[in-house]
Amino acid sequence: IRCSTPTPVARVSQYACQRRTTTENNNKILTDAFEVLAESYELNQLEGPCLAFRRAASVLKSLPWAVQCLGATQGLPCLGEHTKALIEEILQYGHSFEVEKILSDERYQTLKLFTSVFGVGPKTAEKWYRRGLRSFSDILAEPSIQLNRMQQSGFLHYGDISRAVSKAEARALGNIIDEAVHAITPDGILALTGGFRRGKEFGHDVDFIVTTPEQGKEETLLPNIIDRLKEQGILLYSDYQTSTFDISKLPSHKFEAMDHFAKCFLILRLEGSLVDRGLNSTEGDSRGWRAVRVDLVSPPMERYAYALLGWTGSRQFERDLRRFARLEQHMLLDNHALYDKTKKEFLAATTERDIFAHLGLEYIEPWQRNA
Ligand code: TTP
Ligand code: MN
Ligand code: MN
Repeated sequence: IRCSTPTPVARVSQYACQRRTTTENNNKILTDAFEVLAESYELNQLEGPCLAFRRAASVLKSLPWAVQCLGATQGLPCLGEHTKALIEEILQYGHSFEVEKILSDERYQTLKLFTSVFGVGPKTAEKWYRRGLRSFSDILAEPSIQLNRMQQSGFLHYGDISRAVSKAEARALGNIIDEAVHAITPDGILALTGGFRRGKEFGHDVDFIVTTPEQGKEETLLPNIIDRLKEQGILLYSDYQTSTFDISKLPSHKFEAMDHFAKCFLILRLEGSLVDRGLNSTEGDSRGWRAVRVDLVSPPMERYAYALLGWTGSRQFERDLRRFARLEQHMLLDNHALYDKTKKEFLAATTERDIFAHLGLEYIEPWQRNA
């Protein structure tokens, strides 16, 4: 097969934080396949191979051209024998037998279905699967299963929260949160983060950072917002986690994925989202509202830049920022801080640009972080 090699490009870095990845994916057929494998490994709690496939997918997502022959992938990082065999197979036949096999596998399908419920992770899904449960009705009919509050809400609002949130809906929610924040404190700060900050058209939730310049006041911000949403009658579910952040305890032994800021995982009732259902919807459903997942995190102002960088994602971009910091700069990065192990000091930052500069990285815009 003849294959025109792409115009010579600069070396592609093994680190996602040294690549610019927009929402435009020229290799979706390949990356979708890799992601099925990554997901399958994740559901089987095999972290190593899962990460390998996520990394491979991430590299292909960053390419400004479509891979049309295996030769074109020469010199690209993070592509092992397994991924190369898959690429070859998909380029030749249009699909991969291994991927098809996983997609039709009962265990994969069931675990995927169970983990699609808000509050159900791979471990719970596995437990239910091993008990012989295969469907939602199996779970709901099983008397020995005690669903926690999160899972109960997950089932209750399943239809709504498993449907993608649009940009327009994210904007409408932004207005609601903005109104709440400023009613509580006029100097309150609200920033959209997560996938929508990266320019995605759709998301599984909407993520915001809320804070205030007044030191310590951010502690009461979330409880106040939650109370207000409750009074407005739009709070369908709330899981508030108080701050366990303690600056004096940094650097923590382990710079973790989960941060210690006050945060809440919400389900809100969004009115008037009829438009987004499509006007010629065949469902007899015309209630005029939908449930939406919203995440709020509330760091102290001096941690704002780190929190914003950490919550903007993508997860793969975050992983590689940390890996790059550790392996290339001998630094520790998490959602709270950046610690220089050589100088034995924390590096202050008021903007994301400061953090990239500390790390010796070129600045990558939020919309280029879709790794
Ligand atoms: P998500 O909302 O899970 O992902 P997303 O916004 O990139 O994608 P989607 O459109 O599907 O919602 O997480 C957003 C970022 O927040 C992600 O980079 C991980 C980060 N995050 C934390 O750092 N700590 C947390 O406790 C949580 C829940 C998320
Ligand atoms: Mn999100
Ligand atoms: Mn989120």
